[in-house]
Amino acid sequence: MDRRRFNRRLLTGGAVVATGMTSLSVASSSRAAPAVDAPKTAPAGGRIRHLTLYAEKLTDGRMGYGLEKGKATTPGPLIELVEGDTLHIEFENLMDVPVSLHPHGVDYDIVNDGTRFSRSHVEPGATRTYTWRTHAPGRRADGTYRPGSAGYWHYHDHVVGTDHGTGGIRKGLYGPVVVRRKGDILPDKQFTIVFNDMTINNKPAAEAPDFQATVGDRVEIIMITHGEYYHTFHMHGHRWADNRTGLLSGPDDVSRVIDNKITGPADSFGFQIIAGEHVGAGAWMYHCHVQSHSDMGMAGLFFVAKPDGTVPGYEPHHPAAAGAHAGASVASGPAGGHHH
Ligand SMILES: [Cu+2]
Repeated sequence: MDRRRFNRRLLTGGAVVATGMTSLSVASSSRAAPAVDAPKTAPAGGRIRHLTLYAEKLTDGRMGYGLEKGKATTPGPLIELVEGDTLHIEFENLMDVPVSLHPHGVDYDIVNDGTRFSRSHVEPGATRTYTWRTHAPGRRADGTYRPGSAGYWHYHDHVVGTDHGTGGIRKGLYGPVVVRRKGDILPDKQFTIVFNDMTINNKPAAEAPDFQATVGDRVEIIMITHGEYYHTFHMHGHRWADNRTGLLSGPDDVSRVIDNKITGPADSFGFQIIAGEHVGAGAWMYHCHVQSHSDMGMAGLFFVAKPDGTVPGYEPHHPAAAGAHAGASVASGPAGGHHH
C-alpha cells in the first residue's frame, strides 16, 4: 500500500491544529504496547496552549480563517482540545471590515464572546487574544452531575454583514472544534463537512468536496450546518451512533445507530467510522437527503480505496464530476487535484 499517492489535502483545506497528537506521550506509549492495532487515545487535558489565527478575504470573494497569512480556508482550521485545556488565540483581522471569532461549546467569559455587544470584535488591521477554556465532567457542590466540554463544536464570525455575522458565515467564516475526553479514541483521518445554505463548504455545486481513505482507516467526520435551511446528512455504506463520539461503548449502550441525521443552522455533530467496514472499498456517496437539495448538488463522494489504492466499481456519473473523476483509481486521478 502506498498511501502517499493519495491527495492528502483534507476536506477542511486547512491544517489540523493537533490536540497534541504529534507530541503526546499517551499516544506513543499505546502505540508501543503489545496489543496489535490498539487505537491511539487522547491524553490528559490541562495544558495551556497558544494559537495564531487570521481572518482574511479569499480571492474569489469568500472569507476565511487561517493559521498563516495568505492561507485562509473555508472551512477554517480544525481546532482540537482535550477537556481541561485552555487555548489562547492571538487573532488578527487582515480584512477591511470588522470581524470576530465566536465559539460554540467551550467556556469563555463575556469579553471573549466575539460580538459587538461585548466589544469583543476586532477592527480592520487590529489584533486581540481570545481565550477559550474547557472542563472535565464532575459533580457540583449540590451533588448534581456537571457535563464536561467534550463534543463536536464549531466557531464562526459574529459581526460581518450584521450583528449576527450573517454575512461572514455566508462568505465562509466558520470552522470546526473538537473537544475530547481523556482516553477518547483518536482518528486516522478527519474531514469537515459544512452544509452552508445550499452549498457544501461554500463550494459551487459542481465542486462538492470529495474525500479519501483506505479500507480500515478510522475516519472522523465533523459535520456542521449554517445558513437558512434544515438538511439531513446521509452517508452511504456506513453507520454511526447518535451520541457524543459516534461510537457505541458496548453491548449495553442504548444510543441509536443511524446513517442519516437531521441538522439545522449552527448544529454540529461528529462521529468515527471504520472506512469500508462490512462493505468494502468504493466511491461511497454522502449527501443531504432533502431530495431537492441533493439534486441541486449537495452531494459528494467518500472514496474508500483498497490497499492497492484502487477504488472498484467507480463510474463517474455526475455530469459536472465526470471530467474531474476520469479513471477508477484514487491514485490516478479522481480525487487528486480536484476541488481547488
Ligand atoms: Cu439539504
